[in-house]
Amino acid sequence: MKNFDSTLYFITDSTIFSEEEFLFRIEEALNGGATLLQLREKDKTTREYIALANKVHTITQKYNVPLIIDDRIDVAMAIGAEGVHLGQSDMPINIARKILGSDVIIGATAKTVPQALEAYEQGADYLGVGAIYPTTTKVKTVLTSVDTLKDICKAVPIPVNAIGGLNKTNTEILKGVNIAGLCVVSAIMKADNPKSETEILLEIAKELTRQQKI
Ligand code: TZP
Ligand code: MG
Repeated sequence: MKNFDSTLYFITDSTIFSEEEFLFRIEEALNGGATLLQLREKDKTTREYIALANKVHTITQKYNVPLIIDDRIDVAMAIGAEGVHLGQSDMPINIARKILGSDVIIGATAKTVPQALEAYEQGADYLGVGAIYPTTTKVKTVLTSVDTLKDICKAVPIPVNAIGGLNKTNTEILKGVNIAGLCVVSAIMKADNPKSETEILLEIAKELTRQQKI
């Protein structure tokens, strides 16, 4: 299965929650309409990552939303996840594609047009581009201008999602950019009400991506 919709791509961060609260928030986001979900763990052992990924997968399967595993193709394969997301220092896309085959979704991080072209040519299915704004989520990143985001959207035929510091109040600058969707971590993860926040963000993301989907 390689059918995916990145309109509202929720990327998780379990660091400040109990597992129960974390899984509850994921389910709320799926109830609210998140279209794609990434499990992003930086400090877990392989065993812990697999155990949590299995629990998250049980939930995403209930909502028919593909689960993407950040960084780790071994964890993705171990639990039969629908996809993997690879950054510039993770496994090269062409090698991951060889290992995973054509059915698995492979996403890539790109901050420049050359990086975007390389990821596309090596077989990436979508790109995450940012950070558009400074972010409070723990990540090694630099800002990407909206102009660069526009150039990347023009340069590759695969879906391009904007990421970094995005929330319901600040997506105006993405108007007219040919993105496929929004990626958010804290806007949903830390929301007072993750379900209603997801519903609001989904409407915003739909509106931003409406033109290209007509
Ligand atoms: N890559 C670029 S910014 C970022 C990642 C993983 C984190 C985005 O988190 P938030 O909370 O949506 O700003
Ligand atoms: Mg990574």
